[in-house]
Order: sequence, then structure tokens, then C-alpha cells
Amino acid sequence: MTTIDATPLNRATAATGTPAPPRLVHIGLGAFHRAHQVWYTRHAEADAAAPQWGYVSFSGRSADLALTLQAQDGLYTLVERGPESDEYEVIENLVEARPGEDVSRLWELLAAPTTAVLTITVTEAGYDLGHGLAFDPDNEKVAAELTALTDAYRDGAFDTRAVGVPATMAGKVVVGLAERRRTGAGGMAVISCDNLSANDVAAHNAIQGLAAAVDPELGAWIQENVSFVATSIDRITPRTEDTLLEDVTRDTGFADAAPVVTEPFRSWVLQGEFPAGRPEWEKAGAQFVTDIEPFERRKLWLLNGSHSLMAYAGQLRGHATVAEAIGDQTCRAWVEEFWDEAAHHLTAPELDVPVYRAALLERFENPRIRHNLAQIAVDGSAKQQMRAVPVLKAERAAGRPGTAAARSIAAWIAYLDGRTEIADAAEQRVREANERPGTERVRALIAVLDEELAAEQDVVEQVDGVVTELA
Ligand code: CS2
Repeated sequence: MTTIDATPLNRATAATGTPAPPRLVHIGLGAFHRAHQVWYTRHAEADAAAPQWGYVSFSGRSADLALTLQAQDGLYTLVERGPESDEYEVIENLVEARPGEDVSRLWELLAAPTTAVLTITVTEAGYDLGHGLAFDPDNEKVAAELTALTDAYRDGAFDTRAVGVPATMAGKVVVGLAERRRTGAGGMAVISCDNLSANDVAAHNAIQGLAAAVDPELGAWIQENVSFVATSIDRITPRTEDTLLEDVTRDTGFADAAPVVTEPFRSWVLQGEFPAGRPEWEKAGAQFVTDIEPFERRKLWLLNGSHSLMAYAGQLRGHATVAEAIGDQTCRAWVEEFWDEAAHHLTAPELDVPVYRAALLERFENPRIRHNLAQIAVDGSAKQQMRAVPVLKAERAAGRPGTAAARSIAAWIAYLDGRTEIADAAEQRVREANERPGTERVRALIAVLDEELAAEQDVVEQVDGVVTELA
């Protein structure tokens, strides 16, 4: 609850300077975006009093957060929650918060030569891709989008009024990029900030693939002019709980209706081109590298991989948060064992895996970050494909059984057992597999993650055995 004399938060009350010009666009306005990309942009400004890089960010399904932030002129308090204390900062580089349906503003911005970068956080499932991250015209959503877009495409351009609001992220971006081509605004960069391996390929295939299916010339223009940047992004940002609003009001005097709590740690590694320029994110600690793959794997396998393991095994053992799970000696041993297996394949010296692991333990142990395992457990089918599966496959290729990676897959399967509510973007597939009896259920669920593994009888037996132990 807000105290009566708290000051509303906006650009007048917080006495911020002139808002930065809008040059960055984001799809997927949420807590992580505000704790990560907007934070980096804020801290990259050479002159804090005259910021140059404003973000216009569009929400996903719900418009609520955008409307709340609009009332605050885009301002929000970022609470950096360390193991002992909090640090507060009002972030001012979000200059417009927009509901996702406001596609006319999105398209206007993507068509503007001043817009240099589009960042995206729509979750692993938001790219609607097929196996191997391929553009999948047979996917129902993609097929419907393709028909809708093709119907509204005439003489090399979209009739934007006829398009309506595209149902997919890729659909929205394709129309915007077609507008950019039409206005001659030149190239720009697109950065997927989702936890996918090869997220540049994912964004490229979803967006360029759809554009080329509408019109090969539009596809060719995107290929030539739009760069897809690969990134590894990291900052643990749990969902905002109501008590945070009270903390912020008490400690800052501002009634902020949309604060964000995050850990002090952050990391951003990027690889790619920026044809229309970019903020100097390196000033805020971002690393620009020429080969991102090792960094991407280190983060996905060690951090996200152990997160998913704890999400399922930890909840089965009665825990609700990451800090609780890592404090349980059994879970911790499983995490360490999973890290040992992953580490066999993370050998580049610059990765410094022992230091990274030690830091991860400290981050997970932070008792003041309430990171719910139930939140991490969502969308397990897409997540485990990129977390436990590659480690298991790499271990098997090296002639080892991959016991800990198989345990993580088994934990997901044991967690799903008997569940009627399945929080997964591939809900139907998971449900169908989950309704099979006995070992067939195990095999079918492994097949949702990876057909090749499901065809290996020893893997099915190995996982099945652990499912029984965990249940
Ligand atoms: C988590 C991530 O929910 C999840 O799947 O593993 O959101 C994780 O907290 C972030 O990637 C940390 O950077």
C-alpha cells in the first residue's frame, strides 16, 4: 500500500532533464527489459544530463504495464537487491511505454532513420520456429500470419490499415521493416535478447523468413540491410511483488506503481553489426566479441541449465525459490554434477568456468532475491531443449552417460506427472505426451525435447529410472 503523502513519480516530480530522443525500440516490455537493456542504455550515456538514447518499448499481451508506465512518463525505480542491502535508481531512458497493439507507432518508429536498434524479449517460444530454428510455414500461427500479411501486401508495400494488428512478433516487425524499406531509412540492427542459443539466427529466421515468404524482394532487402546481432544476456530479475512498491515508497518517498527488483550482477555480451549506430553500451560494461558461442553456452548451460534443474527437482523436493533449492545439499550436489558435465564442453580459457560457477552460487544464494521456481518452470519444453538436452548429447558424444543432464530431463518429466495445468507454449504437445502410460509417457516427453534422444532405448531407460526415483 502506498502511503498518503508519497509523491507520484513522473518527469516533473523526479526533476529529470529533457527526455532522450527515441532511437531504440523494444518489443516485450517487462521487468527484465527494464533491468537489463534500459539499465545498460542509461549507464552508457556520456552526459547523464543530456541523454541521447531513448527507448520506446511495447508491451506483450497485456497493456497494463505500458499504461502504468505512461502515467509515470516512462520512469521507474530499479531496486538492486544485494545480499545485505538495496540500492535505488530512477531510470529515465524509457521515454515511451506503449501497448503492444499500438502497431502504428511501432511502424512509424521502425521506418524512421533515427531509429538504430530494435531489441526483442518475447521468450523462447515467441519466435514460432520449427526444429533447428527453421522458419516453419506449417506452424498454424505462422501460416495464419502469412495469409494475413500477404492479403494486405500490394505493389511492394503493405496497406498498413488493412493489416490490422499482427498476431506474432515477426509479423509486427516485418511490416515495420517493409515501411523502413519504403521510406528509404536504411539499415538497422535487430537484437533478440531471449535465452536461445543462436538468438540472432532465431530472430533472422522468424523475421526474414516471414518477409521472404510474403515477397522475396522484401526478404532480400532485409537480408542486405538489417543486421541480426547475437547476444548473451544475464540479470536475474524475479517478478515484481506488491511488497516492493511499499519498500520503494518508504525508502524513496515516491509512489512508483511499476518498480523492478533485480540482482546487482549483470552481463551483456554481443556480436554483430550496427548499421545505424548504437549506444556505447561498453561504457556500462557490455562486451563486444567476435565469437559469442562459448559465452552463450556458458550462460545457457550453467545458469539457465541449473535453474531448470532446480525448478523441477527443487519443487519436487518441496522448495519454492532458487535460494531454498541451492541451500538443499541434495539439489546443490545435483547442480554441481550438472555443472561438471557442462564444463567438459566449456573449455575456452576466457570462459573461466570455476570463477563463473563460484559467482553463480553466490547469486543463487542471495537470500533477498525471491526468485520463484514456479516462474522458471514455465515453458519447460522450449527451455530444456536448450539447457539439459545439449549437455546430455555432448556427454554421450564423448562416450559418457550424462547422468546429471539426464536427471534434469527426468525432473521435468517427474514434475509433469499427473499435472492437469501445463504452463507451456507447446501445451498441447506436452499434454498429449504426458497422458500416455508408464515408459511411453517418458519416451513421448523426451521426444518433445529431442526426437533423436527419444529413439535411444538406453536414454529412455536411464531417464525412466530417475523419474521413478524422483516421483
Ligand atoms: C530463468 C531466466 O526463467 C528462466 O528461465 O532461467 O529468466 C534467468 O533468470 C535469466 O536468464 C537470468 O539472466
